[in-house]
Amino acid sequence: MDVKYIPTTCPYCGTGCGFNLVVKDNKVIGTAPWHRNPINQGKVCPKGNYAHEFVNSPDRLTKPLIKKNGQFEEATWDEAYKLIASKLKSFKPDEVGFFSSARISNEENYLVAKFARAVVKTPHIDHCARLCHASTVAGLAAVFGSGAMTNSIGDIADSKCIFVIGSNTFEQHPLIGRNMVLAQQKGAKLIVADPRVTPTAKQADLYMPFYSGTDVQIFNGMMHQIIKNGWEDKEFIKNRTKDFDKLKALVMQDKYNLENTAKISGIPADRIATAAEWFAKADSACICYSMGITQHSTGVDNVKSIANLQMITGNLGRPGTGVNALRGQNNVQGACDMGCLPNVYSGYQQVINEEMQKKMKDAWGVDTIAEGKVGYTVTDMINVAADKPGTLKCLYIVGENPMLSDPDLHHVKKGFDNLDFVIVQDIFMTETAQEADVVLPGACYAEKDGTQSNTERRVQKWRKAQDPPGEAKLDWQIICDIAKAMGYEKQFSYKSAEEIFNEIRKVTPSYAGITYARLDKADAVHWPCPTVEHPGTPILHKEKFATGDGIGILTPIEFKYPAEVPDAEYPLILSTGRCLWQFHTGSMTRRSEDLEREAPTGWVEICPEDAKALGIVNGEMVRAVSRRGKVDITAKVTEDIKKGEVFIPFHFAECAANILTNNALDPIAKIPEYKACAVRIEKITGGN
Ligand SMILES: Nc1nc2c(c(=O)[nH]1)N[C@H]1C(S)=C(S)[C@@H](COP(=O)(O)OP(=O)(O)OC[C@H]3O[C@@H](n4cnc5c(=O)[nH]c(N)nc54)[C@H](O)[C@@H]3O)O[C@H]1N2
Ligand SMILES: Nc1nc2c(c(=O)[nH]1)N[C@H]1C(S)=C(S)[C@@H](COP(=O)(O)OP(=O)(O)OC[C@H]3O[C@@H](n4cnc5c(=O)[nH]c(N)nc54)[C@H](O)[C@@H]3O)O[C@H]1N2
Ligand code: SF4
Ligand SMILES: [Mo]
Repeated sequence: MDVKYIPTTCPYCGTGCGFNLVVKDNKVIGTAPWHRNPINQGKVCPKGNYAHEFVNSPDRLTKPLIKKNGQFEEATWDEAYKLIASKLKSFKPDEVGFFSSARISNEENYLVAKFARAVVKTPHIDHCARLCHASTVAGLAAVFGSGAMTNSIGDIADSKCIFVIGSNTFEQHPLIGRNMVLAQQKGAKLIVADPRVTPTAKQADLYMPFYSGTDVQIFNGMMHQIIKNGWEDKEFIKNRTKDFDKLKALVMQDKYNLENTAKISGIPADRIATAAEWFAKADSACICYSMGITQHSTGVDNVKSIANLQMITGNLGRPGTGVNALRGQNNVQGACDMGCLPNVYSGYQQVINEEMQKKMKDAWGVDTIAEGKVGYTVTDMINVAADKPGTLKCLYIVGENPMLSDPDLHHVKKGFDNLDFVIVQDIFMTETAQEADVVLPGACYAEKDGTQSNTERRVQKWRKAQDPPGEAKLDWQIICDIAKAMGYEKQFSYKSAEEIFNEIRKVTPSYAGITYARLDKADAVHWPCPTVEHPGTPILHKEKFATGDGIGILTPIEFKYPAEVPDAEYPLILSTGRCLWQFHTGSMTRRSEDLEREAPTGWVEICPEDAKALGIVNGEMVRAVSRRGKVDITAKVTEDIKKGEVFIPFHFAECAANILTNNALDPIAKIPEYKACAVRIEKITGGN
C-alpha cells in the first residue's frame, strides 16, 4: 500500500505537539505518532489524534464567494480580487482594520501585517492574542522587559513545586499536563487554584477553590505569609529586583493577611498557608497559568502579581522555575512575534519609533507605510464599529471567528451591521463568514509548508501533506495576489514559504539565526536566536532581565473586584472557558466526528445547592440571563463547581456563552473580562 507519513505540527493548542499525517492517494487519512518529537515524544491528546478528520470535510470552502442581494454566489478568484482591490482602495487607510490569525503560519502572519501596513497603510492590525494573553504580553514586558513564557515545557517536569492557577492544563494543554505528572512522580508538589474542581485540580496535592476574580488577593495573601515568615529570597531580591520595600509595604497590610484572604477568596486559610510554605521552601517552583489569570479587567494586575511572587521567591532564570504563561492557539506566539499587533512590527519593534519605521520601509521597498501611531486592538475595532459608526468601514478577517468568540455578541453583531465591507478568509463557513461580503477559501495546516511558534517560543515546521480542496489557496498566496492586484507586484513576489521566512529573518533580530535547514535538522529552535551559530534560548532571564537596566520591577498591586459583581437580580458569577474535546468556536472540532460525539452541545455547570434552591435537576433545560442577553442551555448539576459560581464552555453557537459575557476591558491590555460577570439562572416553565 502506498502510504506516506509526513511529520508536522498540531493545528490546535500552543503546546505545539508533533505527529505524522498519514497520506494515501494524495489525501490525508489519519495521524500516527512521531516518537522522537522533543515536545510530546509521540503522545497526543484527542484533538491531535483526530486532527485529520476536519481536513477533508465536505464543508470545506472550495471557491470564493461574493454576496449579492444577501445571498452568497460562487465567483472566480479574479472577480473576488478585483472587487477587494477596488474596495480597499476606496477607503481611507484609517477606515480599514485587519484581524490576523493565530491559526496560520508565521510566514502568513508576517505577510498580513506587511499587507496592512505597506499596502493598505492602516495601523489597525491585531488578532485573538488580544482575547487571550494580551495581559501577559503587556504585564511581563513591563516588569521583565519581555512578554513571553520564561521557561520551556520539558523544564516543568524538573520543577519541585508547580503552582497552577487559572489553567485547566489537563484539558487545555494536556501534553504540558503530562510534564506536571512526570514532576509529581519525581516527588514534586502540585498546587492547583481554580473555582472549579477540574481534572487538573483532581490531580493536585493541594487544591484551592476560590471565587472568580479574586486572584490578586490570593497572590498578595501568599506573599504576606511568605514575608511574615521570612521565606523570601533575600539575595535574589537584592541583586535582581527593585522596589521590594514598596511591595512589602502594600502586601503586609492587614487586609492581605490569611483571615481576610480566606474571606475574600473563599479558600480555607490553612490551605493558603500550606501553599505559601510549599511554594516558598521548594528548591525550584514554577507558576503555570492561562486564561483564568488574563481574561479579567484586572488581567495585567494579575500577571504582574505572578511576576512579583516569582521574583520575591527567586524563582526565575533557573530550570524548574519561571512564569509559564501557557499560550493558547497553535501559533498565537508566532502571530505576536510577526507583528500582528497594533503597536509593534515583527520582533516587538515599536511602530512609534521612527528608526523602526524607516527600517521597515526600506525592507519592504515602499515609500510610505501606515502612519507611525498605535492602531486599534481587536476589541477597539469591534467597539468602534458598534458605537462610532463611520469611523471604521471595512474589516479584513483572516482565520478568526469574532461572531462567536468576542464578548457580548449582540454588540459584535451591531458592529458588523455598521460596516460597509467585510472580507473573511477561512477554511469553513463560520458565523463571521456569514456576515461577510466576500469569503475567500484558505488552505489548512495539512496543505501548507510554513513555521509556527509554540508557547515556549519554539519555532517548528508544518509540512504539506496534500493539496488544498477545490480552488482553495494558501493564505500567503491570497495575500500576495491581492497585493499584486493593488500594484505591489515587486514587494509580494514570493515563490515559497521559505522565501518569506528568509525575509522575516532579515528584519526580526530574535529569528535571525533560525533557518529552514536548521529546523529540519533539529526539529525546532527557541527564539531569541540571533545568529545561525546560536543554540536558541529555552530559558529567559538567566543572569538579567530584558529591562533597560536588567533589573526586574516589583509592583505593588491592590486587589480590585471584577467590573460586574453579583447582586440581587443577577446573583451568580458566570465564568466561561473550554472543554477537552472542542476547540474554540468549533469550526474544526465540530466537524470532527470523534470529537463532536464526546461533547455534542454546551451546558451550564451549577452546584447541587444552588440548583436545589432554583428547583433545577441535572439535565434540565434552563435559561441563563445576564444584562446583555439570554441563552437556553442544559444544566449540569455537579459538586465540581463552587457555590455561587456557574460555568459555560464557549464552543457552541446554539447556546453561546458570549451572548452573556461582559465587554469590560483591562485598561492596558484591552482584554475582555470573559472569566467573571453576573448572571441568574431561571427555570424554564411551560409556554415560556
Ligand atoms: N480543548 C481545548 N484546548 C484548548 C483550547 C480549546 O478551545 N479547547 N483553546 C486554547 C486556547 S486559545 C487557550 S487561550 C487555552 C486556554 O486554556 P485555559 O486557560 O486552561 O482554559 P479556560 O477553560 O479558558 O480557563 C482555565 C481555568 O480558569 C478557571 N477560572 C475561571 N475563573 C477564574 C478566575 O477568576 N481566576 C482564575 N485563576 N481561574 C479562573 C476556569 O475554571 C478554568 O478551569 O487553551 C488552549 N487549548
Ligand atoms: N466566553 C469566552 N470567549 C472567549 C474565550 C473564553 O475563554 N471565554 N477565550 C478567548 C480566546 S483565549 C481566544 S484565543 C479566542 C479564539 O477566538 P477565534 O480565534 O475567533 O476562534 P477560532 O474558532 O479559533 O477561530 C479560528 C478560525 O480560523 C479558521 N482557520 C483554521 N485554520 C485556518 C487556516 O489555515 N487558514 C485560514 N484562513 N483560517 C483557518 C478556523 O476555521 C476558525 O474559523 O476566543 C476568545 N473567546
Ligand atoms: S496538547 Fe495541544 S498541541 Fe498537543 S495534541 Fe493536544 S491539542 Fe495538539
Ligand atoms: Mo486563547
